[in-house]
Amino acid sequence: MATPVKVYGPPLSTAVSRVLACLLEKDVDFQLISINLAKGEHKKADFIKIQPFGQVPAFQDENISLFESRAICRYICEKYKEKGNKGLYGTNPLAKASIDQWLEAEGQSFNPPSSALVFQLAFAPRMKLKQDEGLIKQSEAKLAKVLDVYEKRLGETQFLAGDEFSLADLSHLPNTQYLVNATDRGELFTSRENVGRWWGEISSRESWKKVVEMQKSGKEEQRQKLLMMESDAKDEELGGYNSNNMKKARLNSTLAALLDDPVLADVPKKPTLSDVDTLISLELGSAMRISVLKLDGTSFGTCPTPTRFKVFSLTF
Ligand SMILES: N[C@@H](CCC(=O)N[C@@H](CS)C(=O)NCC(=O)O)C(=O)O
Repeated sequence: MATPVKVYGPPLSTAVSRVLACLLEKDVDFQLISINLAKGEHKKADFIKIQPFGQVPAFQDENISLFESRAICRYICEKYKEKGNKGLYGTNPLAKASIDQWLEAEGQSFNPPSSALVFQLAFAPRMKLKQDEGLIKQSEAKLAKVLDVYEKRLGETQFLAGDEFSLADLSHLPNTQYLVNATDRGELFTSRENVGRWWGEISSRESWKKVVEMQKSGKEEQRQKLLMMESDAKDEELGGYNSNNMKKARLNSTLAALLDDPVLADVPKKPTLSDVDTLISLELGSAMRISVLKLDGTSFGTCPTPTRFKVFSLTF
């Protein structure tokens, strides 16, 4: 049996999720290797050897290493031509050129304004960062123009590069997912008849649904770990046999760190551990992956820019 290829990075990263969607379309076995961005593992010497810019994803297949999500996807399609969706990257020079053309449009025209909007609209408010209204306006206008071109194209063909779903469509999934589901600008897509139809079709592919599941389960796993820490600390307070001074010390230091974080500048008083009902600390360190859990149980998260942030959420 062939050794599974390796993908380094969290599924919540847009660039990582692009590669995962491609692997799932191509039915190629992979191993997802966790990179703790909060701990800066992507900037460590070992990782830099395979991704010299210190970003995710990095990719390995046997003895070769690659970076840049779109290049990785092209490689997967060429190397595993006979597996899974065989037409994902075209089967003749013209089909390939057409897919490349729309892949370039995604990377050069669609990605810059859409990733700026994801950051400004989905992240900044939740992180209490000042939004850049000028940039939002400018990016929205730029994205609208790109989508007008897509609207016309998608009135002529079912998908961007023709009547088959291709790598070009797949590459749009990560940013669009965030724009439609984590911002109030989903209408940019849904108000355009052909673009809305296209989004409905590409986002309901089994491959993409699995990626979204992976993103959700990553978030849930993290939430469960933190809730377990909380419940251990409660056991200790009640004198339960599960008591563990180390865990309580860790919770206390997490609480202290939370209260020092400017994001929580508006917490009215300095609570002690016994005042805290639920303590959720998401030390995600890099904007790669930021998730905030709210009191009503909902959460949000995205991956917009290489900037570094730290987000905490505290509920009483
Ligand atoms: N063009 C690159 C973008 C990679 C990238 O920006 N990755 C982000 C996550 S989506 C990252 O690693 N950010 C952390 C950092 O730059 O420190 C690709 O498509 O692979």
